[in-house]
Amino acid sequence: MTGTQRRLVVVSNRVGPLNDEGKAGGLAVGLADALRKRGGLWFGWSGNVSDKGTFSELSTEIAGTTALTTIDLSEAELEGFYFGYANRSLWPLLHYRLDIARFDRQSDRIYRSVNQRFAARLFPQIDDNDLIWVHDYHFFYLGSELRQCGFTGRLGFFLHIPFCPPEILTALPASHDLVRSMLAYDVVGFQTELDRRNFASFCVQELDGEELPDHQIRVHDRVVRAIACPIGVDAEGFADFALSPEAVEHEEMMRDIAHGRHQIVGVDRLDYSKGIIERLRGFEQLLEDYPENRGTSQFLQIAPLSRVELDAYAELRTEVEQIAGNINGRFATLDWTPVQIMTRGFTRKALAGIYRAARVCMVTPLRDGMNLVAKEFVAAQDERDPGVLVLSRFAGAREELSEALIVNPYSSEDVARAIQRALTMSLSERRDRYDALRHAVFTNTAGHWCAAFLRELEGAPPQ
Ligand code: ADQ
Repeated sequence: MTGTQRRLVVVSNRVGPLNDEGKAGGLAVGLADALRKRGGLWFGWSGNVSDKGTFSELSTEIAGTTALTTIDLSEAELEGFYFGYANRSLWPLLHYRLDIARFDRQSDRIYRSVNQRFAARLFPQIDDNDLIWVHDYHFFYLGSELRQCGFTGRLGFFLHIPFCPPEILTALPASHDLVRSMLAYDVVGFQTELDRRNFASFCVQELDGEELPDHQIRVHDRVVRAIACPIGVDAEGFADFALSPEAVEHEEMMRDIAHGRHQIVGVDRLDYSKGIIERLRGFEQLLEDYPENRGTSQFLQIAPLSRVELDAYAELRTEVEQIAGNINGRFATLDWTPVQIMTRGFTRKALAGIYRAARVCMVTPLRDGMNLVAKEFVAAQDERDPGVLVLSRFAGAREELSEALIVNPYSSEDVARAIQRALTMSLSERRDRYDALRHAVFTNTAGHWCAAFLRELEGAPPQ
């Protein structure tokens, strides 16, 4: 960090690690890339539950130029804040899943109190010259709580997941409070134009706000800048991973087990937003509609378990295993198993090798903020013989990666058609599409995303 640069203070639910190639989770991957380059303070939950009730442990760890500071949650906070409000209410709702979102007053209360407690612990560690950058749906209220403490410096917020339309968000009992609290930030960033527009619509339709030029929104006496700032990956770094001995070993292993068959892969946390069930149905449809793929293609789904404490996730796991089992039961032969599901994590180098061995990568979420797997897959490809990306129209990445084969994940016929097209695509078309995708992924990297957001925040007028 140079002397003239303001210190960067990042707040996110999970902190670090700054260097861990085995870590799953897009947010950690994106931020670690950014903080390693700039340095500063990273503050959030330790991942630990302390039995001391509301008493919090503050632990500080210095990693290179970045101090990592964390506090514990109590058992009641873990349940109400993390599982309850963040992951039973906000996650499904913001992913347009009103049907499974659950709301209760107690979780709402605990969520706000955790935001308040985090703000109270952070406030003594910062000063008004710092740039505070708060991340994601766990901390909507943190900015307004910091203002309550008396913080008058620059405050930014970035939402990693979608922002649903006001017609859906208003089902949240305290939706007005939630969006009003976002106005305490100077800059609010979204993954896509669509998300930004949904936020602006909420402010206009529900809070009597007004859109001003230059992406500013006024609500009563507050003006906030709302921008679309799509996250990227460390494309050069990931491309290097793909050439590492560990990647090459995994790539070769994949090719060996394929016995010349086409490998189709999917890599996602086991989450209902990722469309894994629909993807399996699409693959089954491929085997029905295009029988030449029986015995000549196989589908590997890597799906590390996530939020297993929640019913919706446990049910999803059972359903995925059942559907995969049914497809295998129906189509497998003595020497061919069409679908393989793995829930283990891989190092990032191993993943890069797996992506490189894949002829097709399926990124077909029903709704996704961005989806970094799509970008990593592109970064890992061999330009002489690149694989094909099949991408959902409902992934944020679609706005930048329009040269992928874009599908409606709800239509198994559409998904099957796209896989078939990918498997039979000429090398020259694969290369042409890959060139365009590569350009997008290497132009807007994690570093660009971070710099673009911080430029906006630095330029924000003081409170
Ligand atoms: P996620 O929902 O976690 O992130 P995504 O963007 O796809 O989704 O990131 C997943 C990350 O985990 C990728 O970097 C991937 O490589 C890694 N990963 C997945 N499976 C793995 C495995 N088995 N082993 C090791 N690593 C694995 C949220 C939003 C997204 C948004 C990101 C970043 O939901 O829409 O893109 O934040 O803003």
